[in-house]
Amino acid sequence: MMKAKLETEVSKYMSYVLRHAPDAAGLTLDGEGWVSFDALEKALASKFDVSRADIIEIVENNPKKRFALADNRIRANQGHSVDVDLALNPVEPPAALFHGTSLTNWQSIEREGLKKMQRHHVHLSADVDTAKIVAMRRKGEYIILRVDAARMFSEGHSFIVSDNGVWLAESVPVQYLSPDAGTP
Ligand code: HQG
Repeated sequence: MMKAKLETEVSKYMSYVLRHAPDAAGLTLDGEGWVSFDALEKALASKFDVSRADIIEIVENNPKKRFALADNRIRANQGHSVDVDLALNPVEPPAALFHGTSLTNWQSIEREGLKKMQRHHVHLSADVDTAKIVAMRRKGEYIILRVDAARMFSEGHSFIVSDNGVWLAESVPVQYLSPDAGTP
């Protein structure tokens, strides 16, 4: 068993490499974000005291299932800033989705809608509690926005859902947004 501190440190580095900076670890992702598990193992073992079994444990224990393993390859399930196409099929979303953010951001979101910023998509949660956790990463007061996903979908916007249950959209125009009644 690895120490929890090492596990967190390696997991964060894996997110960094698989989402944002494969070059930093001498890795190249394929078009769908996959890299050979052997290559990742080698890169991690040169930087941390971890075995192959430890890395698999990190993938399995990850509270948000941030990584997918398949056919001796690994990728991040979402959150990329590097150019990848996850090749997920658009699906019909639930009637409502949620987005947690800081009250400060709301001032411009209210004017221009939700934009994807540094990521490839706007990230939305299926429930308010998850959106709160996302919001609480930000300093200061937060706000939970309700997205009228049913209307957005019926008016031609597409949604995809990542393998770890994060809902992704190109943008959320302001007419589909409203502060959720449950916001403190
Ligand atoms: C905000 C974490 C001003 C948006 C989390 C957010 C999530 C605007 C920030 C995942 C705006 C972008 C994603 C506008 C959007 N004006 N601010 N027009 N449009 N924003 O981190 O949704 O740990 O890229 O509200 O748990 O906070 O990485 O997105 O505050 O699931 O796996 O711009 O990241 O997961 O921030 O978080 P982010 P997010 P991981």
